[in-house]
Amino acid sequence: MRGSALDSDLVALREDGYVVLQGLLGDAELAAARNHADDLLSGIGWSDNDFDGRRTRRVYSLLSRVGAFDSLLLHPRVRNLVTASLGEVYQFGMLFLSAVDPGQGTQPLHFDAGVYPLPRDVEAETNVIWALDDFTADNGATLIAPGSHRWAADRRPKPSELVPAVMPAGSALVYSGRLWHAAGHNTSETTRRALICEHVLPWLRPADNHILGTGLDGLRRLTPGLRRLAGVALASDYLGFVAGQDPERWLHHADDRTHSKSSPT
Ligand SMILES: O=C(O)CCC(=O)C(=O)O
Repeated sequence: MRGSALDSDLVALREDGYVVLQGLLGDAELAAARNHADDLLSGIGWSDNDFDGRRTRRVYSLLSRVGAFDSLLLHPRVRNLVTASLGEVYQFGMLFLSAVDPGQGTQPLHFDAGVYPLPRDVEAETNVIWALDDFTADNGATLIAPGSHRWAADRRPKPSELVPAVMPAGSALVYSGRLWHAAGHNTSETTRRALICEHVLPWLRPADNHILGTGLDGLRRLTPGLRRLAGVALASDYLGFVAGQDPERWLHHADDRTHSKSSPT
């Protein structure tokens, strides 16, 4: 990718709190992602709470069932932008598929990093909503409050400050974890599917516990890139080791596990 595209993506993300990267997926990639979404959603009922949405179907803890989402989760343009925003080392936060069905009302407004008791000016998360269907003003496109990542802690968006993130299927909305937003009201007759992928600083507890959700064998089966993002990576020399060892080594060399070191090297 040309440096200038990354620069302008990053400027938009920092200035507006979001950027829409249009048409990142080719037809075949999008079709495979949609098929995988349908497989995952098969037999899934509506959520049982107002935040997730009582006319919304969600599948969480996706890492053991990444399937055709692999290339979305590691898409170079998105990864370069998230890296420019958060730094070289980060991990997945929440990772879920969301199918907003007809009749679903607007989700409660929130900003994703609100789960952390951090000052508002810390960019703790940079997140992505992949549109698996066209996002339109009437099918529940994410409502965002541009610039709200810079707002003081006590300011809330007024309805007039919200705009729908309209984008064609195969696009990605990359946004600050400080940006106020919500899934929109789906007044259409079709479902709006999205893959939602949070990225958080490596020293924070991720919202989704990927280690438990994926299991040791599942972690071993992941590609190295996804395993790092699952949190199997040292955040720094002294942060994230297991039995005094690099978790990658611990995971793959069972014989070494009993030989704990007194400090990681
Ligand atoms: O589905 C969407 O458009 C946004 C969902 C969301 O922000 C959330 O559940 O945290």
